[in-house]
Amino acid sequence: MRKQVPKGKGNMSEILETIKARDPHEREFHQAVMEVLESVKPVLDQNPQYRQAAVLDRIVEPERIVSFRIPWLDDEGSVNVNRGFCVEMSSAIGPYKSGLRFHPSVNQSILKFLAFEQVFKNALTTLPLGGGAGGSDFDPKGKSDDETMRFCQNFMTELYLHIGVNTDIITGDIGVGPREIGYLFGMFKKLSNEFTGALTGKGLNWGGSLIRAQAAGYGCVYFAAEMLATRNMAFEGQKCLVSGSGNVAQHTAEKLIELGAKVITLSDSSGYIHDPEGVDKDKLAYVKLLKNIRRGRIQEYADKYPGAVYMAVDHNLDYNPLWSHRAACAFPCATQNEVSEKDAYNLINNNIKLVCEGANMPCTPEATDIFLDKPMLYGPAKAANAGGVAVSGLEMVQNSMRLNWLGEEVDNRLKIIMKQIHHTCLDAAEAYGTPGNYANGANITGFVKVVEAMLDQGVV
Ligand code: NDP
Ligand code: 2IT
Repeated sequence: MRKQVPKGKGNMSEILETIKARDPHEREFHQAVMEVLESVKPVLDQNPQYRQAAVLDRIVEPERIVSFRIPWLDDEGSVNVNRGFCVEMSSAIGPYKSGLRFHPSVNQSILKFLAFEQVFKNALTTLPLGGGAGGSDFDPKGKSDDETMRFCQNFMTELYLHIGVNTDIITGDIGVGPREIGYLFGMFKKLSNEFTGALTGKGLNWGGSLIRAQAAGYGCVYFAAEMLATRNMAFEGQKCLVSGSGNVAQHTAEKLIELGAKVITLSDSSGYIHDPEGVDKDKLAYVKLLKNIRRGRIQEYADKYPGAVYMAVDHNLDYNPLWSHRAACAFPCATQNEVSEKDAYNLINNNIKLVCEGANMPCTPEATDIFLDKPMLYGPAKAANAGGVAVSGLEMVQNSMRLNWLGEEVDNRLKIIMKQIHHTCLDAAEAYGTPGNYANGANITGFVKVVEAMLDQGVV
């Protein structure tokens, strides 16, 4: 006899109400959950066993959250206190694989949204990786190397209790780059008395993988190239808008330039530059020096290259003028909710052909709906930026084997993975009656893989 569906189990509106009632301030987390729930409704309708096993009720609740105090001494000898988090969302298909974010805006909502997205993204990579996220409201901007080191060391004195090569493997995200990963790894090694691959994005001399630094940006462009190919288009000669100027933006721009596209914008949290002649290889090398070594502001680009114009952020505007420039393709690569409804209309009115998300959840739900409603191509973050975590997974493989692959081998594997994700998303979108909708395809593919594992493993 078929069991009755328990009341409230797997009912989407009740689940949304529950998570909102439990944590009313977690706006970003609610947004991320809502987006997935909308996509997977037909999957639940066709698979009553998912509702019976209350997979939705379980998947929206992190397996574990740890919040902790990080006291540290600044260069003046004053004591500062920040808050740290470790959000372990799902270990259904593998150990948690988490990005770490250091930014003043970090709170539990932001990390739960990132961890939730990571679960489905990691499932798409074809690798056995669960999902999590971690970080702190510490702001690395303006801090000396010594201050950053002391903060990272104190952060790790708690985090090392929760991470490990078979438990939770961490890497960078906003504000956590090679410098921070170095300091974090040094302290992890000291505390655990082990040299293991519990961190990815490591330096190339001490266990890192070639192409990891480039992976999210390159992967995003590989995914976009696959999307364009479905319309017999390529990047050669196409104008592209890129936001951000950090890891993902730099390598998105780098691959676009290599493929003959013309990148005309870059930004940071203070403003953006418009370079009508295009950011070429030499100018991009300057951006890397400026942002990664000198830790300067993108405004300096316009001082160095007078053909470019700098515009400071205007908080009175409900749109970002960066997205008002006419271009064929747009790559939001900075942060969440950076493309508003108005930005979406500006892009559409300029006849944008493709929007591909390098950042996590960069488009507001209103903007996403506008893109999905049009015949243009829209590449959702879970699929499009999965190259970063995919190469983290490949770094873990190399660490386990205690050898390093050549860059070409890693890059080829990345291309194959991005191609496969593209293919799987299209197939799932088609199978569930929304052909060409990559957002539905990505959510459904990731969801089915994770919930099938949950069913196999029982109620845990
Ligand atoms: P970085 O710290 O290297 O760069 C972040 C960039 O975004 C900087 O230019 C920064 O400007 C800008 N930025 C940050 N916060 C804001 C804000 N609130 N408003 C406007 N601009 C902002 O981070 P990443 O490049 O690694 O990450 C960028 C995005 O890509 C994030 O959404 C991240 O989650 C996602 N991602 C990262 C991956 C990785 O492997 N690193 C993999 C997949 C996705 P400023 O210098 O002023 O702070
Ligand atoms: O958002 C992301 O996918 C990341 N920040 C990278 C995660 C990882 O484990 O490489």
